[in-house]
Amino acid sequence: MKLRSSLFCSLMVLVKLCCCLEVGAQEDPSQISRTSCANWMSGSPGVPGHNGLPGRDGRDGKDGEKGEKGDEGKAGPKGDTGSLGAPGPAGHQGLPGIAGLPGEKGESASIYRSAFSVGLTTRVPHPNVPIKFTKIFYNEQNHYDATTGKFRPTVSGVYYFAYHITVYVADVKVSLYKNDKAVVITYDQYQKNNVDQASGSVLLHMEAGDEVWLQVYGEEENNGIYADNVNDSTFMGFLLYPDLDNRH
Ligand SMILES: [Ca+2]
Repeated sequence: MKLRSSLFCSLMVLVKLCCCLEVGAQEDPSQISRTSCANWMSGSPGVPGHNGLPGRDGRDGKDGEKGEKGDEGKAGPKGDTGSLGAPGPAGHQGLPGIAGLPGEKGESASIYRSAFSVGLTTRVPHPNVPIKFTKIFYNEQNHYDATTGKFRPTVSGVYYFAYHITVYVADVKVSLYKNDKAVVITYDQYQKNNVDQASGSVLLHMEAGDEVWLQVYGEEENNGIYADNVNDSTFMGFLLYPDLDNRH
């Protein structure tokens, strides 16, 4: 055993020696004796050296591949209100509506009533003044004033007036006045030993406040107006129809 080990050791020395000779033939011949022989005669490995300084930064890498599409972002804040647009075209006409309920009952027509009918109770002695008919047949609205002999309605409209005068002893010329103006004039000559009649009628438009009356026209010799128990002289008038503007 000991012999085998010595033989192996001698073989290894021979191999190493051949190696040194081969290397020395390729390198500097002056180094062969010291370096080559020193290598194969080296001792135990030395202590590892200190870490070197960090190297310089490397070059920038190439751009990477495009990434996947990200998630959708959140909605932004609400914008300001826009200006008003132009009006659209007119729509179609609608259907007729339902008929309304009946209205309330209107005012009574009584406020549009106006009528009078009067007569003489005595002879009229004075000409050129309104004849005062003091015998009242009808004067419901009191539009006729027996103290003045004048009719003064409160409703404007068209009125009918008539008079029937008994003529006795003297001629009669009588006139229907409206506001100090003679509108109708009637003349009747008295015939002796007889009783005559003088009549007249007219339609007049009256405003509220207008006045109408009868009056002897002319001098006193035309004042033959007469009345007694069996002979009347009458004067009358009534509203034929009122003006529409009475309805307020
Ligand atoms: Ca006559």
